[in-house]
Amino acid sequence: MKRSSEMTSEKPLVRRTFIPGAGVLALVAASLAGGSCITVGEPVSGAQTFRVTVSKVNGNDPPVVDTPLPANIGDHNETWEIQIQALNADAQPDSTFNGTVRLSVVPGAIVKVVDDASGQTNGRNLLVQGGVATAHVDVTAVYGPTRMWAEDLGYLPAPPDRVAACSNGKNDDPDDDQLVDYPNDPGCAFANDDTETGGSYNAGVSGPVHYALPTIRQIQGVGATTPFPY
Ligand SMILES: [Ca+2]
Ligand SMILES: [Ca+2]
Repeated sequence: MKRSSEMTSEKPLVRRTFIPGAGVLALVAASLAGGSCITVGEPVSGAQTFRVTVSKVNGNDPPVVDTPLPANIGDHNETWEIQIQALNADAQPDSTFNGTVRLSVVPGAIVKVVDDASGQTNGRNLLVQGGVATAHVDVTAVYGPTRMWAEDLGYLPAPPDRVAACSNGKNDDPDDDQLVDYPNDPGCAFANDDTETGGSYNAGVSGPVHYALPTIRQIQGVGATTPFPY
């Protein structure tokens, strides 16, 4: 066939010469070319994370790694005193954050959170105002290196005497979505959430509070079930 004979008779127009390092040079050139194409966006503002500090455990300095507290097998509570500070993108204190964060202790379980500012309890939730909050937190079933987490889930529990925005049968954030109430609107963390808007999902975690690891006997427990069901 004419076309195939033409193709086979074609000669390369440029002689290929191997240059050591040419591939690397090409990559660098491509990188520089890519680096010159920069899109400048809006600066990141507002709180981006939380600094979570555990200052006292049962009224004493937190235990260090060489002298851990005994493993807690869930038969009593321990009280942690914590401070939360919202931080901006430069890891500097951010006083603009106002919202409720949800606390967790890992591993272990939170029994009670008492807000030092109000003396109130609200499940595992803690109100952060002006970027700060302090609380006494009762924990149990903690063992090994244990840490406190704080997350902004956009959860604002409604007062018990009022119907929450996530249960009122209306779309309270029409600018964001067309969805109504829990569980349809993903901004509703729970049915008693008083905002249909979602949280920032900013999170922070404390350094470790040192407890000993439980023995196998403690893990198995002395009754029908383990004291560490989770
Ligand atoms: Ca609603
Ligand atoms: Ca909605």
